[in-house]
Parts: sequence; structure tokens; C-alpha cells
Amino acid sequence: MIRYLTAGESHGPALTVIIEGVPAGLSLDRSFIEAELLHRKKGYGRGGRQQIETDEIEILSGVRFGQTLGSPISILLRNKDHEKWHGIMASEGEAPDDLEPVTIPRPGHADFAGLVKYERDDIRDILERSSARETAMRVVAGAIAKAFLLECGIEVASYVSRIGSAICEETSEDVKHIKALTASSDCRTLSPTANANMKKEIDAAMQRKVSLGGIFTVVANGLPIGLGSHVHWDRKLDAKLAAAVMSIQAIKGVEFGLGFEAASRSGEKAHDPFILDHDEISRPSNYAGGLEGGMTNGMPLVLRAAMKPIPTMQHRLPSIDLATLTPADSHFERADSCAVPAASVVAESVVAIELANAILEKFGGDSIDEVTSRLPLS
Ligand code: EPS
Repeated sequence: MIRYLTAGESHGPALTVIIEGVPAGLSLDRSFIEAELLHRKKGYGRGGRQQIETDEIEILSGVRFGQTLGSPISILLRNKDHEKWHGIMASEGEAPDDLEPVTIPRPGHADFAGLVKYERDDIRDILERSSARETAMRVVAGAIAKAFLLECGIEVASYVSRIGSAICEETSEDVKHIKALTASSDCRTLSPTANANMKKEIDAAMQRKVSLGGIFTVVANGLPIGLGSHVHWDRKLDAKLAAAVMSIQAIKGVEFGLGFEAASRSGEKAHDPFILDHDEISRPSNYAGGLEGGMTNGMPLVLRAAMKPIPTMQHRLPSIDLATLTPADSHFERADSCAVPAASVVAESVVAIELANAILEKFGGDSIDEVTSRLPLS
């Protein structure tokens, strides 16, 4: 099974990840991982930080001559912006005399609860780690999971379905189609009209100095039937996928297939009939989003998630200066106006990790050949 740990502060020297449990013999090169990082870095509505960072990685262990060894893979990504944060983010010595602690929490952020929980005086001790910069390393881990899944005939993609009130009416359950359309869309959506509307919405939000959330859809194709299990709560694949996506910064909800809409339909309009098509079992619809009883059912996986607007905004919200206990406007520092396109890439990554684990759980193997030889023939 693949386990991974990320470490690093947003403006610290570097981010790191250790990924353990990747089978040996998987072809892996830096450019494949960096291409995934580039998808996360892009997206209309990102702030100035993305122009600073190059998101180039160093593979420190677990890979030799472009192949995984089965040993832990460790990867380093240096924060270019750290050069300007040396003093403020130093791991040794005393705090500089002119250090201004952040003491006004942003409503909607980890600032307040984190400060109280960890008994800190400077909100920076919390915000540096709660920052979505950390998701770069999930994309690194996810890229390795994607490389593994490709060997198993499984592909994952995502698209943005909504930003603020701008909606993409088109939907797709076809990874190749999604990849082709999102490649030319700076909002990572499926139609030029939706892309233009989303950009307009983001421009208007920037003018108002506010942030925007949205909804994205993650799709996976090629999944064998029976990943996950109905027999116990902690083996249900939908629960694992939902937890993985819910753990991404600012995600507030996850649904599969019809999701919340199923609650308002009567049963005959909410489930996917079985039919025979040339003697093959077939499903004319995919309301379940590819999962029944916590198991893959042979249909495409369709997961949607809702992201709240980022709490860091030039439009400051009422807050309290915790140093003086006086009312104050919430803290602002440079931020993205909308990070929904980036979050969709992060979600693809964490979904890929869960799917890779579901494959390893069911078919197992220490080398890539061992795993793939155990997969059902398609
Ligand atoms: C973030 C604030 C911004 C974002 C950052 C997440 O960073 P900064 O404060 O340096 O401008 O750009 O996201 C990234 C750096 C990234 O790579 O995704 C936050 O507060 O969560």
C-alpha cells in the first residue's frame, strides 16, 4: 500500500514528500511529475506567487535510472520565494527585532483555531502550514500514482464545472475528451463559452477585491469492477475518496454521480438499470458515479467537489486583533482570487493515490509486472 507524508511551510526553504509502497520497476521521470505540477500552477485567478515559483523537483531516493526501486521515494521542491523570507522563516536563531507577528485571524481560515490549539502568538506559525502551497507535494505523490495507474490501464482527469455563478453546462465521463478540452482552457473547463464566463466572473471578483469558489468534477476511466468493499466501513472506496478530497484546503463537500440530487428523486429515477447489450452486461446511465456499495462497478468514476472562496481577501472581514482584543479588519497578504482550477488538479492527484491503493489492495505485488499480471484482462 502507498503511504505518503508531506512537510514544509509555504515560505520555508522547501516542501518535501516521502512516498512509500510504490512497486518496483515503474518508469518515472522528473518531467512527468513537473508537467502535473505545471497544471496545478496554472489557472485563471491565481495570484503573483505563481510567477515566482518554478516548481522544479529533485528526486532524492527510490528511483534509479528512471525506474522505481520499491524503496521510499523522497522528493524535494524548493520554494523560490523563500529568498525573501529568510529572516521571517528561519529555523534557527532569534526572531528578528522588526518581526511583526500576525495577530488578526481571517474568518474562514485555520488562523484562529490553530493559534488557540497550538498555543502560539503569531498566526504565521499556523498559516504557513495551512496554506495550499502544501498541495504541490500531493500533486507530486499523485503524479507517481498516476504513472502507476497508467500501467494498469486507468486514467484520471478533472474539469471545472462552476466558478461563482458561471456554470459549465457540458459534462463528460471520458478522460481523453476531458484532457483534450481542458488543455486549451485557462479555467480548466469544457467549453469556450463557460471558460469566457468564468473569466468574466473572476475579473469582476478581482475588481471587488473578493475571492470565488466553485465546483469541479474528477473522472476516472478503466477501473476494474470490485475495488473497495461493502463488508466494512473503512474498506468502502467512496468513503476513502471522499476523505482524500475533503482533506484538500477549502473543500467543503464531495458527491458521487447524482450526489445530493439523488435525495430529491424517487427511486426509479435515481438508479442505473442493468441491460444486456450483445450479451454484455451494460448500464444505460451512471447515476451512481461508478460506485455501488463502496465498490467500483465498472462504470466511470465521477466525483464532484465544492470549494469555498479563499478566506484571504483584500475585502477584509470583521475580526479581532488577538494581541489587543480590539475589533480589527482581517489580515490580508497576497493570495489567489480563485484557485478552483488548481484544486481540481490536486483532487485528481489524491483520487489517483486512493485508486492506486485500491488496486494494490485487491491485486497486490512488489513489482509493476507482478501487479499488472494479476489485473483482469480487459
Ligand atoms: C496561499 C496563498 C498564496 C498562494 C498559495 C496559497 O501564497 P502567497 O501568500 O505566497 O502569495 O499563492 O498557493 C501557493 C503558493 C501554491 O503554490 O499553490 C494560502 O494562503 O493558502
